[in-house]
Amino acid sequence: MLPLTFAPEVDAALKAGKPVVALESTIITHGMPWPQNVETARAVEAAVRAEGAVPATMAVTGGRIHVGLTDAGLEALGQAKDVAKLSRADLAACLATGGTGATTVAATMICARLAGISVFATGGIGGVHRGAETSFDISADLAELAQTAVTVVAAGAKAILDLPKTLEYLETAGVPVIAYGQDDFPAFWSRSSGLKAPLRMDSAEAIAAAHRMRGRLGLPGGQLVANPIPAGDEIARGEIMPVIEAALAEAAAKGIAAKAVTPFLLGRIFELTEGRSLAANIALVLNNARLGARIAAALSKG
Ligand code: PSU
Repeated sequence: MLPLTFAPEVDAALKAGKPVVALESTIITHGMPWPQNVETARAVEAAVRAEGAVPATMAVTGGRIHVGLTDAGLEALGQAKDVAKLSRADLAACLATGGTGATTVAATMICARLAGISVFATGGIGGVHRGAETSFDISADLAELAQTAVTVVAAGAKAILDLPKTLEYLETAGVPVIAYGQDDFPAFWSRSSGLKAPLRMDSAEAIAAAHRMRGRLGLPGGQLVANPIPAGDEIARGEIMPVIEAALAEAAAKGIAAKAVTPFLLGRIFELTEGRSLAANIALVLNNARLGARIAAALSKG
C-alpha cells in the first residue's frame, strides 16, 4: 500500500473525476517568511477553488504523504522549524523514518503522480544555477520534469538561475517548455527573460490536449507551463537584476551551497527589495494557481 493519506475533499474529487491541482509545501517552509507563507498558501487554495478545482497541498509527516492539508496543518507547517526540504533523493528516507518534510517541485510531482493528479501549480521551478559548469548545482526539479508525467505551471524559472542553461537542459531532457500567452520565457519576478520559449500556447485547453497526447504517445515526463507574472505585479528586469547580482555575491562570499542556496537568495532579495519581491512572488503564485485549475478542468472534460 502506498503511504498516501488523502484529504476527504481531494479523495472525493479524484473519485468523481473532478479537477484537482497539486500544490507544494517548500514554498511555505523555505520560500516565504511567516505569516505571509500561510496567508499565501490559503489564498492559493482559495484561487484554485474559485476556478472550480480542488487544491491538494502536499507534505510529509508521520510516515505518510498527505495529499491535501487541513487549515490547521497548513498553519503548523508554516510555523514549524527545521522542516526537511524534500526532493526525489530524500522523500523515501523521510517517510521511512517518520520525519516531517516539505515537498519541492520534484517531490510534489512524484506525490501528485502517485495520487493520480496531473496538474501542479507553483511559483518557479529550480534550475541550473549560475556557475554550474564548476559547481554542478542543478536542481533535481529538471530531471523530475523529464521523467514524471505531471504538467507543472510556474512563472518560468527563478531569475537567480542561469536561464539559458536551464532552457538548454530542458531541451536536452525532452521537456516541453510552453510559454503561456506570449513568446518569451518569463523570469519569475519579470514577464520576460529576454529568451524565447521553445513553445507557446494561448489556452488551457491546448495545454491539456498536449498533456493528453503525451500520455497517448507513451512519452515519460511532464510539461513545464511558463506563465508570466501579471503586468501590474512585475518587477522590471532592469530593476531586479542588480539586486539578484548583489544577493548572489553575498551567497558566494558566505559559501552557501546546495539546498540552502535558493532559500538564502529569496530571503536576501526580499530584504533588498523591502518586500516587493515577496509581493510579486505571491501575485505570480496566485496567477499560476488559477491557470493550473483551468488546465485541470480542461483535462477532466477530455
Ligand atoms: N516557488 C517559489 N518559491 C520557492 C519554490 C518555488 O515561489 O521557494 C521552491 C520549490 O520547492 C522548488 C525549490 O522546487 O524552490 C527549488 O530549490 P532548489 O533550487 O534547491 O532545487
